[in-house]
Amino acid sequence: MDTKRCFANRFDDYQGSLLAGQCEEAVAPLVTSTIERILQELPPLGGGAEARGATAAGSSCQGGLYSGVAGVAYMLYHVSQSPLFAGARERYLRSAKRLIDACSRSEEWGEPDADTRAAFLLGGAGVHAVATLVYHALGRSDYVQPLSKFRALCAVCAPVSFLECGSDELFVGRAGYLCAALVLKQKLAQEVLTPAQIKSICQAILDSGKQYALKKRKPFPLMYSYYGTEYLGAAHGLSSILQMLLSYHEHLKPSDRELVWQSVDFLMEQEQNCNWPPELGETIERENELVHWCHGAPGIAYLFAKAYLVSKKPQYLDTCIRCGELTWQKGLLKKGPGICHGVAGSAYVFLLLYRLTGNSKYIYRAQRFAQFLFTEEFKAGSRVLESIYSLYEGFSGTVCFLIDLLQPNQAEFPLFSV
Ligand code: GSH
Repeated sequence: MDTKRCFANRFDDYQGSLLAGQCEEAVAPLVTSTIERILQELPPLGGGAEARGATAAGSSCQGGLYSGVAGVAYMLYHVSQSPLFAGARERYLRSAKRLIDACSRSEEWGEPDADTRAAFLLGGAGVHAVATLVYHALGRSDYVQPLSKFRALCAVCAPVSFLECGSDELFVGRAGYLCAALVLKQKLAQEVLTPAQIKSICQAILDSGKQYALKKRKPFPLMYSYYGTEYLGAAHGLSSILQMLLSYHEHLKPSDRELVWQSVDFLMEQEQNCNWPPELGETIERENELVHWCHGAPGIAYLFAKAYLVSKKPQYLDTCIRCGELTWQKGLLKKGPGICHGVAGSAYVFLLLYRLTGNSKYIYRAQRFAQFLFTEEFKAGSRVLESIYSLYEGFSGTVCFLIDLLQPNQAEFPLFSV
């Protein structure tokens, strides 16, 4: 059914064969032309000393990885890592370096902002992490410089309440910092934080969650808020915080690990027909429900994927599969092609489920969503984008998705390792 939020999904479901015509030859030119369009639309970067006053570079870098040009640098890095684009590798990496260097300068010379220095998706930690990846991919030994800037931020986010708005979520808080460290570890094939640093960040998240749950008399052990709202989803909420604690579970005391599992099970119980409300305790209105990566099943699926991979308990995989069913029904979103609250973000759930189950049905579903992105129905009926180049709301995330569709065994939601 067509609703205010999503187009009707009129595609037949999987009948045993994948779509023809979605092979490398068809998708690669779309990727290339979308990248060219993104690069043409970039705002002026400024440079060198100009960035000192956070002028041009400041504004294009605002929004961090989420909506600033740092996210475009990550997309170019991601494309450059695919063997399918080996011919363009150097060119994409050089463009990525130009963009991320402007953001690094802006971090250095812009207004010092205690709130976003250690932020992953909205600030400095994310910029340093992506600079590390780009420099490393270029074979430069000085990748250790942005890496050491990233590491130094560990001390910034150590105090339990280092941010007034809430210190633990994914965009600006500690879950984001841990997530960035996980991405770096995976892509550099080396640990970037010491066990003591990891333990101290996890401990701060646990202490903060215990204190909040106790103060607010929650009937479960860990809870958090962001600007006073008790979010549940991947953006700002409980699910991605728990996902990060599970990602580092071997660093937790057994008693704390138990609290994390209790909280995972508590969140599982909050399901309302394959979805979760944005905030704890809300009742979902079916006609207007949020089925986004940021709020709802398509983002919470990653927590249950992690829970399944760590525990091997089938109930977590079943929950993930239900997230995928709702996403197939309601994931052709009208808010655009992006990964935060758009069609590519929905389609990533199918790539996740393919990796968990090996069932080709999920590749087929992802192919259908990719196909939909290029239909007249989508182009005419979806909202006009604020920024076409944004990694999360615009086409940079879509490019990552199209690349991952061509190599589904390595697919991963951008910067959100499971
Ligand atoms: N500014 C955004 C864009 O340009 O794409 C739209 C804002 C948006 O959709 N926000 C997400 C959301 O779920 C959260 S990141 N908003 C609440 C709603 O749609 O009711």
